Amino acid sequence: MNVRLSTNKAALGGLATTAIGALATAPGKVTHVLRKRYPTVAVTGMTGVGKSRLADRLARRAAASDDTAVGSAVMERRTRRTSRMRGFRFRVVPGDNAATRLGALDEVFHDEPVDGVLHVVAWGHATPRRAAGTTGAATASREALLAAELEDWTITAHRIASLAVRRDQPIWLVIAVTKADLYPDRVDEAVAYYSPGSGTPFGDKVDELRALAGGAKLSIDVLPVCSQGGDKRSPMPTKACTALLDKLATRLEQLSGHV
Ligand SMILES: Nc1nc2c(ncn2[C@@H]2O[C@H](COP(=O)(O)OP(=O)(O)OP(=O)(O)O)[C@@H](O)[C@H]2O)c(=O)[nH]1
Ligand SMILES: [Mg+2]
Repeated sequence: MNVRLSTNKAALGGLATTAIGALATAPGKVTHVLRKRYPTVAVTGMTGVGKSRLADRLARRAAASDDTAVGSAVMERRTRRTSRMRGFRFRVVPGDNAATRLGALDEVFHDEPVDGVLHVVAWGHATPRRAAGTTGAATASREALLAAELEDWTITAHRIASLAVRRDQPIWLVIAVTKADLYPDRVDEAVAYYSPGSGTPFGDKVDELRALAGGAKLSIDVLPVCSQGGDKRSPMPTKACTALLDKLATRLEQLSGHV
């Protein structure tokens, strides 16, 4: 009786050891392959700029809801799958009206550092949102929204800089200038506003980030985009927006070494 019991124990012990051994080596490999094929991308930017909408489009997913009044309450996870088992894992950090924002920022820039950052801006066209817990429509001038965008960028830029400095491998940043359909004739001007070396308040902060992180550690792109377009005769019809989205996606793939 005793003997049989101990034999069973030994057999069980052996099994357990093998299983643990497999577990100990597998996660590393799985994580490595997953990281290469599905790099993680933090989607950042102030509330109402269009992060959720853009991530949904990039993940080819129908928008969850048109919650114009409040925005996202938690970090959203979206995956873009492309052919040949490649894609991206997006982590959408909720905007400044969400209580979960700081934890989400810690997660993407510290706890599980991402491979790239898609920082979303809207050239002062963010949808004004009321603070959590209050009611009634929010309003804000374009100047106020641009100032809020700059303040938000200052915080995110610091996080990107410290991640770039801390890490061995380079990191990439794409500044997505979205809602181009709302200023179709001034897209170049908007892109210039966010570009390094432009001498604008935002451009100056991008220059600062580049100096802090080091050119070899951080690549920066500024690309116009829109998640929804106007009708066929409008200056920025849906088709034009889809073309911009495709260009953005292609750039993300290049940056990740997918093409
Ligand atoms: N015209 C236009 N509207 C857009 C575009 N992208 C988003 N929107 C609208 O802008 C509003 C805000 O978009 P969201 O994607 O919810 O914004 P968000 O950045 O996720 O905001 P938070 O979740 O609060 O951080 C929504 O009402 C969208 O329909 C765009 O490209 N063009
Ligand atoms: Mg959102």
